[in-house]
Amino acid sequence: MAKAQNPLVLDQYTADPTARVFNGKLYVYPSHDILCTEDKGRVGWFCMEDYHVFSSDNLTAWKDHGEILNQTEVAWADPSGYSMWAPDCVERDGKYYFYFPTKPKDEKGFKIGVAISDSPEGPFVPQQEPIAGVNGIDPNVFIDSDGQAYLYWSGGNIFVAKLKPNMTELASEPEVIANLPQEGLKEGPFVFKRNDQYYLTYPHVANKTERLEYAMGPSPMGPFTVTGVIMDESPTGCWTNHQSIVNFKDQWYLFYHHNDLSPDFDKNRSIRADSLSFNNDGTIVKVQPTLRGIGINEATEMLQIDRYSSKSDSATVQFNNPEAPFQGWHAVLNAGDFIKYNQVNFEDKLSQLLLNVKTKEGAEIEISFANSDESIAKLTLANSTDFNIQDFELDTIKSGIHDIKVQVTSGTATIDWIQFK
Ligand code: FUB
Repeated sequence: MAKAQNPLVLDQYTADPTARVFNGKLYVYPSHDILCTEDKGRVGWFCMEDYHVFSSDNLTAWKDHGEILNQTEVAWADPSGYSMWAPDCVERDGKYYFYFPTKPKDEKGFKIGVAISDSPEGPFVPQQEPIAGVNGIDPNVFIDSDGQAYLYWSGGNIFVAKLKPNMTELASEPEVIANLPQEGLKEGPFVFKRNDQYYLTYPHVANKTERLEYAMGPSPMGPFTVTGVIMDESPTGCWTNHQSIVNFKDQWYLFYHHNDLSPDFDKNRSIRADSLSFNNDGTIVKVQPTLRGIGINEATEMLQIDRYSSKSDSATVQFNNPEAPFQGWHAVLNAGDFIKYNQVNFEDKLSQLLLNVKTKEGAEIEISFANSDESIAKLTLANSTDFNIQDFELDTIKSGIHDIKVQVTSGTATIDWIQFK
């Protein structure tokens, strides 16, 4: 079970997330980055041999349903291609169609395959052949309200074609989507509809690395008009980004990736999500990437406050073990520093605080509700050279959803997580 803040998955590399709502749950179909070695793929490049699917019904706890497709199961694919790039999955008439690009056997370039399942969690059974007439990567399928399905993909340009009702064959000739930027790589199309407007979203290298842009149009095949930027280039230096946009329980979300768990190698990426909103005219409000991410955490969870909503400038976040990024992060707060962690649900009668903390010379901290400036506790932390769990009895905390502020008033505290009981 992955505990979501950004990045969403902490025990493996994930990229290119396509988020879909099936049966009241949010499913995410990402690519699965691994590290190439001399005998596995191309060292220094993307390396992907399989796909996992993740699901959540509260956006904070994510379940990894395990491998749903491996390159060795696809009859037409190069079994040592390590090129299972950005996928998509859609539902039609109770069947789930998983679209994926990969390298074919004995041929250059990429083809797009379909694997079919009775469940969004798989197992998915790949078709014997890739989709005829399609060369490229990053498949995306949009089913319009009249039932017509469209396949989008990239390969220099962004292409669209209608799909037959069997979802595995083209029903029209591929067309290049016109009027998109001519300069700079475009890839990763993802189309959605809102209020009868169609949004074609795509990563585009307008400057040095990819940023997320979109175009709007009156139909799934356009004409589209380039409208704006959804997210600027990654502040973590990740060359790629790749998006999907989904509405879940009346809130829109942007799923994307950076390289949080691999700061020095941006082909090992990590999926993220942040809330997204629209202006009155239907344009998208640019999304600022956050570490806090989405969902309301329970106060009784181990709250990773290093995935903060905001912090004082001099507070820092570091890997617990720089040699093993999957072990996560901690926050280092000196006197005067604070860190805020928003949207935490306090059930009734919580009156205990646990902190996993290290403080060489002791420290004093204050915990408060940032949204109401209400102090919950002023605590003196015991000296400890290693992380240890310090336990404090508090007055019963007011129930409800609160933003938490942790402030160090004297000394230095290195905090891994906090938890209320
Ligand atoms: O993950 C491999 C490729 O990188 C994807 O197919 C592109 O969209 C980019 O994210």
